[in-house]
Amino acid sequence: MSDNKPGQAVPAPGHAHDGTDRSEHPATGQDSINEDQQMQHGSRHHTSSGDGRGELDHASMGHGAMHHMQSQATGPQKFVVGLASVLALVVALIFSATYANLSISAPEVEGAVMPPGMIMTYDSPAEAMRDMAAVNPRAVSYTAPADARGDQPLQPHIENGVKVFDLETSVIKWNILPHEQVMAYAFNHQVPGPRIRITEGDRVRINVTNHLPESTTVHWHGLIVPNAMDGPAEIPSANQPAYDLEYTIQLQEWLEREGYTYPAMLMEGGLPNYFTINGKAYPATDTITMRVGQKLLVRFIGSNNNFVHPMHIHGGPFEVVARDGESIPPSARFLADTVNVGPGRRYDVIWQAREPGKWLIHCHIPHHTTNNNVEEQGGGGLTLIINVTP
Ligand SMILES: [Cu+2]
Repeated sequence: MSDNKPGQAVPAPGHAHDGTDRSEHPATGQDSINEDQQMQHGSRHHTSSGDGRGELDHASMGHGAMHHMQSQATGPQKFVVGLASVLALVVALIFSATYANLSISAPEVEGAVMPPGMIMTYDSPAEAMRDMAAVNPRAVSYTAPADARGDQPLQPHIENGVKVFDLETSVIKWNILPHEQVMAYAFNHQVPGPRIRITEGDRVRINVTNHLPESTTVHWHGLIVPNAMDGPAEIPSANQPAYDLEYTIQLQEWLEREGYTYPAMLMEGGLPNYFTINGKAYPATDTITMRVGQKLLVRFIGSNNNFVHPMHIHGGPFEVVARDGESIPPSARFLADTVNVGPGRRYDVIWQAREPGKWLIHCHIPHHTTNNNVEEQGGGGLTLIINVTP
């Protein structure tokens, strides 16, 4: 290639420019291809040189004609245009920062997809976005058959007389209708999870393997289990002295954004983002302290305005002794572990401390146990701890 000067007329295919007859190569052979490439390189080089010599037909190949335009703008004019552009950019940034949180980076929200219409203001933290975001489609590890059914009996295997059940959590695709699929956090690839049927007196061990994209625990209703197996892992088990035997719980909802407090309503745009027990959201709520064997009278009062709160106490059932201010005769009292405290409703329940540990009273609507959609110290909002000492 080195002997092919820029702009040199290109020989016909199959003929070397040094005049040597290479008739042993057919016209379509390798040499001619190389020479065609040389022709193209040469023509580019050539047309950019603009000397007009030996152009042949290369200029028609479209590489030529660069026009050098002379700027008419003066230095000060260029400066003013540049300054105006920078100012416009700064104004746009400041304007955006008044309604969106520009400090959140893409890695912080991990590509979160937010519900359309959800209000994300400049003080919305990345953690809230992650908690409210759609299930990540990439986390799906299994697609259930369209006709699969949940609540299937789970068979144990026996180890030394103990019935051992294996549970596994994962994100699955699940059909709620033949043509409608959701992404679900599921036990054992089914919604709802499998049914565990045991006989009173059985010894049982349940192994839980978590394949969710976040940590999890299993909390049991209907079983009275030791505190260490109760579930809320982020609330550590510990003991504190002192005790109390009666506690009144009044419930409230709030909508607080950007320094304004709005009436919380069951209405688009009016939904609450804070929830309080006696005016305080967890972890600022009181801690009830008592001793094993003591009975605690909890008076739930529905001073809330728009929402029904299924209030639940951990650590075993309570006895409902009064409803809406009316005592229930002993023969009609009943055991429960959750009561729906609607606006205006009142329930008096007696709960006995069976085991030492930190037991929860909380609303069973997950949104109601967050503060502006963020969990703090394992909970928020309508959460309260009963600390039971031995
Ligand atoms: Cu609630």
